[in-house]
Order: sequence, then C-alpha cells, then structure tokens
Amino acid sequence: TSDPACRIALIGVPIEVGTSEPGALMGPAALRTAGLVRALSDLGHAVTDHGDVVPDEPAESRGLAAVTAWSRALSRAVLAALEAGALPLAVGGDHSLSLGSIDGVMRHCASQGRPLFVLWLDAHADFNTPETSPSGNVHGMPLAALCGEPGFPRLFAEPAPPPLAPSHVHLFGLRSIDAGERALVTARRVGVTDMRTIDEFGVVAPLRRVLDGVSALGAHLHVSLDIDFLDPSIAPGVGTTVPGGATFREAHLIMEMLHDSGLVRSLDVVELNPFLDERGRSARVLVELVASLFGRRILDRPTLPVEAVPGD
Ligand code: 6HN
Ligand code: MN
Ligand code: MN
Ligand code: MN
Repeated sequence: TSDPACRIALIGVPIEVGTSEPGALMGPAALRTAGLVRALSDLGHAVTDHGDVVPDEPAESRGLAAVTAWSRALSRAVLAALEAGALPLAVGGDHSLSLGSIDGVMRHCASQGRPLFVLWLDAHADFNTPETSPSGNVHGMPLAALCGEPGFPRLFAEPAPPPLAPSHVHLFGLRSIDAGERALVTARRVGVTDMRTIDEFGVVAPLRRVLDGVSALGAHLHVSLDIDFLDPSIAPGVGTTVPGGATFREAHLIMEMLHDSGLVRSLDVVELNPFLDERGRSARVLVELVASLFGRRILDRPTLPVEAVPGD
C-alpha cells in the first residue's frame, strides 16, 4: 500500500460455518452496502469486486470439513489475485476464512522465496486446536492450523505449503484467551501485544516495533482485522464481543501507520455480523478503517510537527 494507487481484488467470503452465531454470512453484503468499493476507488485505487467465493462442495454443516470447502476455494482466489499483482482484500464472514486467505498468501510467498508475517488484530488469539477448543468453533482455530499444530484433518490442498512460523505471527489487541491456547501461544513464542501493553504504552511504540521487524525481514505483511479488536461500544455488530477493546482513534492510528509503512500486501476483514449491528454502524466503521489503511488522510500533505511549522 505504499504506492499512490494499487490494484485491489475484493473477494467476498460469506462464511459462517466456523462460528455458532448466525449472521456473519451477511458481512460482505453489508460492507458493500456501506460503500467499501467506492471508498477505495475514491482514493484512486483500481478496485475489482470479484463477488463472493463459492465453496468447493456445498457446505451443509458446521465444522472443519465445511470450512475446508470454503478455504480451498478462497486460497485459489487469493493466490490468483497476488499472481496478477493485485492486493487481495478478503471480507467475511467469520475468521475461519483466514485459513483460506493465508494459505493462498503462503503459496505465493513460497513461490517467491519470501517470508510471510501475519499481524492479527483481534480480541482473541484464535490459536485453539480441536483438542483445546472449549467451543468447537473453527473461527477460534485458524492460527493453530496455519502454524501446523497437530490435531487438524487435511485442510489444505496438496502439496500444502510449509506451515507459518509462529514467530512470524503477532497478536495485537489480545484480551480473551482460553487456557489451552494460552499455553500454546506461550510455548510457540507467538508475538503478542495485549490490551495491557496497549493501555500502558499506547499503540504506536508496540506497532512500530512490529513493523520495523517486518521491514528488516523483507517479509510480505498480511493483516487480519477481526472487528472484535474494536471496543463493542463503537462496533457492536459481532458475535463475540469482549469489553475493553481498541478505541476508534487507536484503531484509526494503527491503520494510518500500516498505510505509511507501505508493507501491507494482503488483508482480511472478518467477523462483521450485520444481524447484530445497529443501523449499519459497525459496517461503516470498518469501511472508514479500511479507507485509512489504503491512504485516506486528513490533509494531502504530510502533517508537520509543531516545531517545524514555517513562519514560527
Ligand atoms: N474469533 N476463543 C473462543 C473460541 O471459541 O475458541 C472465541 C473465538 C473467537 C474467534 O473471534 O474470530
Ligand atoms: Mn508479491
Ligand atoms: Mn478472530
Ligand atoms: Mn475475535
């Protein structure tokens, strides 16, 4: 996103088989209604809306088999977008969709010999395995599966890419974690900026450290934005609300920093549940945030620090 304009491939993923709360399948439609395409094209980007992904087999039930049918189809769409030089923007849909989007990104990175780094903006760790999960909901498991934890059936098309390195995953905004995934996140040395850290240091210093690390690695940066990263008071349209989330201003600043870094190469926007929303508020907040990530700014010039204002 460092270029003044980029090609964005919008991919709708109306999946809710990874959660027990119905409604997330309306997420892509709500984001389109809230003006996602228009917001991005107004910034000068070339946006192609590829419509909604169709799962490989009719997904008649919940659980891992149903998620696999979606993720294989999404993986191909994301990989095709990257190979065409576009930036894939996968909009959900529950967070199990990241199994597919990141699988596609991993294949692209493997073909280029480029490391991948995943920034996970979420109240949750999403690092459960079928064994540790208290709910059985797959949207709480994608990172564990992507990092190659045992206990998952064959999720990815063969040949599967090498698993994601847990040290190349950073959880940002964490404030709800189950006992089993807590042990795994610690044992695997997953990077974490939890809400305690954000309360104490703000978002700028921790995020800058992460971005400096990504830049030093020369990695492809994938951002996965779960709407429950935000405080439920500004984004109520989500099935798994956790109090004490990021404020609008914190989230907005994160998006601006991500844009300025020029490092973001692929993005997921997940867990919007329009059935639980209030008059489209949450969908609109997400569109605002995505626009900031893609370069919307208050002024058309860099804002100068106070001491550098000419004429003083
Ligand atoms: N999400 N840790 C809980 C579970 O059921 O595994 C919640 C997961 C939420 C998943 O928000 O994407
Ligand atoms: Mn690339
Ligand atoms: Mn999540
Ligand atoms: Mn979450």
